[in-house]
Amino acid sequence: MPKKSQYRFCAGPWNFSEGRDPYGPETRPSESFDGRLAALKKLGFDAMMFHDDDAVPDIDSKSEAQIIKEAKALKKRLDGEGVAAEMVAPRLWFAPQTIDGAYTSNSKKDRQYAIDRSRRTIDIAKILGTDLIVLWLAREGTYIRESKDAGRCVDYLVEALDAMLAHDKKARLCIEPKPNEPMDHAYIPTIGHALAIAQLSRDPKRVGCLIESAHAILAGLDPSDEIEFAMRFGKLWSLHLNDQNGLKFDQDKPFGSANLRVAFNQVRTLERTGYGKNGEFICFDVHPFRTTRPEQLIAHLDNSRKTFLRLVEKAETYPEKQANALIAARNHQDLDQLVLEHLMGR
Ligand code: XUL
Ligand code: MN
Repeated sequence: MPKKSQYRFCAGPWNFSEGRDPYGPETRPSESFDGRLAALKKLGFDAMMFHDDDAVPDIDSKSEAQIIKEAKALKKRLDGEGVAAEMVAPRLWFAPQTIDGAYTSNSKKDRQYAIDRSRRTIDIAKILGTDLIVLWLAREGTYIRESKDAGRCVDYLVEALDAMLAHDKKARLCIEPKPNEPMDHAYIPTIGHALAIAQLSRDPKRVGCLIESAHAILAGLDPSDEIEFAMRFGKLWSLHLNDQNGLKFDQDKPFGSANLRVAFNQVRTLERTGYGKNGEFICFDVHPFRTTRPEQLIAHLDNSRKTFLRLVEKAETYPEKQANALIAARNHQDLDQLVLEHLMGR
């Protein structure tokens, strides 16, 4: 038997959400940060991912000295628990300055706010011991096409990447594409767009990507093809595994919950391409269902990991020889059934 791959797992504090949706309020009490960290420890996860204001709450109202002080205290707290910080992401979709976009806002002042906040994010990441900065470009796109100049917005995005790359020579920028929500159309909807814009930056080697399963599905793509593509460029630096039932709002379901075969193909691709061998984590960007009771607050994370590990076994025991013979004979009918039989346990 080949040696089992070793994976390290990660989740964010936002993955213990309270059940609010656009039509109704919270359905669970809010867990404290300490409670969330303890939950990850209990699960045996290795790392936590952060938004800048998960790490330093109310960041916009704090001085640089205060931000540094709080980031250092958090680092101590994480070290004490033996939990690593995987990445830090600037939350550029909440503040009044980002109503009309962040890096691509029509207002020069607001674009500057987004860049300044991203620089602070990089400082926090450095203190937390990670070089990975995740950019989910939430409001970089349009509701009203004619309100923006799409070409100029590419220039603005490159300016922002360049400012971040110049701020810290070691930081790596990891673009997390999503085709829509909150925007009607996002400017960086796929991994192809993320890797293409990386080439326009001052240091393309330090601009890579993060694939979220649900975001790829929302773009009408197969997440395993997106993974394979990014891995060919050596640019898949993080991963948000979850699931999504078709083209609707971003569901962040447990991994494999909507389509086990699509999940299997993601795991098989990760196994085949050696994801994780350079220290990358398996992060689950999953949320509890709105109906989840408070006492089940970690079940979606535990279950996602269970499914992931079961699918690693399925990838390891996949009948390659049989499959290859069917591929050579162009017998796709039986190949299709072979995959189903394998997943069903025969
Ligand atoms: C949004 C999303 C974010 C990013 C981090 O859909 O996935 O949680 O992963 O900002
Ligand atoms: Mn995500």
